[in-house]
Amino acid sequence: MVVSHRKDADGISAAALIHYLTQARVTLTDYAEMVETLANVKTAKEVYICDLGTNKTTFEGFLRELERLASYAKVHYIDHHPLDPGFEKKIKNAGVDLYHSTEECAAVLVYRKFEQDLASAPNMKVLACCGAITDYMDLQPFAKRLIASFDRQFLLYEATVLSFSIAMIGRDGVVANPVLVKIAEELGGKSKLPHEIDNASHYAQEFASSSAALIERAHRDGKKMKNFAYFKTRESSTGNVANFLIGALDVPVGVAFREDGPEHYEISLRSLQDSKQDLGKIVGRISDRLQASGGGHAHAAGSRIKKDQFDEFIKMLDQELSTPA
Ligand SMILES: [Mn+2]
Repeated sequence: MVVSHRKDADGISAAALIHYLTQARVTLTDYAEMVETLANVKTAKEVYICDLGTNKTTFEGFLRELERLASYAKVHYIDHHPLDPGFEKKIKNAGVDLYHSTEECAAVLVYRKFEQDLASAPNMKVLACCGAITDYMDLQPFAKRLIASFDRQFLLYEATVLSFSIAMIGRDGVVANPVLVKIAEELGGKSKLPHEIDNASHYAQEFASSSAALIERAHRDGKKMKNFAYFKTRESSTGNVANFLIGALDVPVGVAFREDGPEHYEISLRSLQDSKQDLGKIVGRISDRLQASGGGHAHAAGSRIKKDQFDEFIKMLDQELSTPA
């Protein structure tokens, strides 16, 4: 069994690599539901958990599930999200095989860990590169070397087709979307490349057109603050919306809010690569204060808050971003 992140090409590529290596069943989840997803794993000899970061809010439940799973299965946790050293120790003490580094994306970490078994599978190397490109980790040392061994434009095409397909298919917001699971299993099990996914070019074309329309809307309806701009959207790929806000409104940080059920917002934040502030840490602090799940990387972060916390979130973000790094 492999449990990985559903929302992006890195999580799905990591799951595909594990599936290639072990034929493990693929389960996809999200930061907010990962503990619940793990709680539903009742039988497995081996469990791989990839591209799913933990934080103060989720850690207690996460550790409890790791301990439960480790009592009857071999548990591997392969991830690149920031991990508190205290948490790291507890995870290792639970008997989990932890492979963690913030240096490379999850798919590249899986590739690096199992390089010997994957070296004869060029399509798996392509997938690892796709994860790095879509996670903005293509300039990291190991990823850079992998990417240099192929044609760059070919990789950019594959990575883009994969992430656009995931965005189109994941639009409904269903956490364990069966089509995404099938894609992960086909990429790994049949060594397919992203451009061979059913309807891939159709998805890519649709996504490109809707992106163009979205840039237009972000420009028109996005709310511009001093240090960021925000926008409420129905798009599932809130990360892309956040990026479009940056370009359309010429701000260093873009924030996209998406309704998640009747009571919550799912939030994605993106910042310019040259911005000095660490979005992941900022969002982690705000989320802790709101007792919400949230965090991420320096230039890409996310959170999930209650709708009535919206004003407070905006206010705290404005304060944090007004404080020089
Ligand atoms: Mn990732």
